[in-house]
Amino acid sequence: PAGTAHPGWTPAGLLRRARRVLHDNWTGSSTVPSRALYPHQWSWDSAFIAIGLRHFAPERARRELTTLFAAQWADGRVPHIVFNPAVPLDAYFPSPDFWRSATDGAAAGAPATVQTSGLVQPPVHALAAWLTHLADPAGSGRTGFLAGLYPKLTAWQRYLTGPRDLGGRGLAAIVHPWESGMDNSPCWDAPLARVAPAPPGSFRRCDLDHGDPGDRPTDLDYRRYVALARTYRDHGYHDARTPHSFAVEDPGFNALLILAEHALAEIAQALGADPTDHRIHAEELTNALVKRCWDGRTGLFLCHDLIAGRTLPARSATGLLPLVVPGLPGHIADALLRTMEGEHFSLGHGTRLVPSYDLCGKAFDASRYWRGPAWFNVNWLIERGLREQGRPARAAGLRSAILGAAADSGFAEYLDPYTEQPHGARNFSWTAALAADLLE
Ligand code: 9WN
Repeated sequence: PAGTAHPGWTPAGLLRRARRVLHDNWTGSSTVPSRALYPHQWSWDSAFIAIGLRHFAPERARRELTTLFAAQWADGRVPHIVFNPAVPLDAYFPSPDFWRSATDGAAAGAPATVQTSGLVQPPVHALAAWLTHLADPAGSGRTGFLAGLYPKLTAWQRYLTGPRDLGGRGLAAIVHPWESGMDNSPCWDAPLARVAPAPPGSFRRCDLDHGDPGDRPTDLDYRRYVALARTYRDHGYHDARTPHSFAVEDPGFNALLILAEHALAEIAQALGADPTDHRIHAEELTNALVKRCWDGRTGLFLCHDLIAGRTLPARSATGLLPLVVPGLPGHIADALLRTMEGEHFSLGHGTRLVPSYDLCGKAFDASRYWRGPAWFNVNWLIERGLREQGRPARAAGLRSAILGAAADSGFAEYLDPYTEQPHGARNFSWTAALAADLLE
């Protein structure tokens, strides 16, 4: 049960192990999520990694974020992958020769000297930058960290609230499942079914060199991921010109966008700038999220398919993430807590960690990636959300479950939500970083 002491680890020992993982995954300018499976820099991973690193290596935390933002596109987007040129092309698919960002993304402002993907991931960065600053204000001030990052973070937010408001509904849309960070979530099954899959054999899945096929997305998923990414690339990664067959408003993505806007208000204030615009954006986004995605019947925020013009009924942990939003209406926070502890997520009853997807859902699979397993970043965000909504006792129980599971699993990428059996990579960076954060 949540709150049980774990005799197998001590805080000092766990922190030492987490530091070792992050040390081993450090490349000199950023941290890989996992040496074998993900040998480049990933956008939201880097934000979570900086949040952990700041406690014991604040310089590396700052470098993690400045390296990522050095690859920002002129239109404001922060790419979901920044490729390491020293890594062979066949180490990860899709590789830079697939994305061709420097040429095909040139009109959208992709950098010429670093290879990136043209997609994005959830915007955890302003929060990470603010927390990194707070951990070492002197070092941050000396290096001009916040002042350097603030205009870039603002441009990133304005890309998402501008060109990415594809529905004109006041929320950011994602145009590819990879952009949600929850790649094969059952939420995407219906919108993806519209996408004509790329021919089999037109690419090679390097992920299966390292991952168990039963834990990863299917080949058919990959054929659709490839088709969508090619279409976006072939339209110069231009949001308005691409004929999107996938465009979805994801509540978790938008909740993080709101949290980032609040963090930007803090950053602006610390720099002596006017925070008002950020506060207004945060409020408008919160109102839009509640109006567009809150579903009182299920007690959960639901995704909205902009192409079909309908709400997607799948219950995913992304719909619980708005718990992190400051000032969420009280009745909504209460309902989210009931949902989290009810039969669909069973927190504190059947599970000690929040699963990624509905335990009662038809598509539930305890080992396949984002179709059921519990993930550490999601649980870290929910722990934060519980504190935000004034539930410190519940947050403490979840914190202790996260730490125990991180210790017992060898910092696994994800876990079977019932048995907590580890799946995916071990020594996974954000698992180590977020455990280190919770230990401080
Ligand atoms: C595609 C790096 C990333 C995470 C995502 C996770 C997974 C990539 C993949 O790994 O996605 O971006 O190859 O499966 O779904 O959340 O950022 O850790």
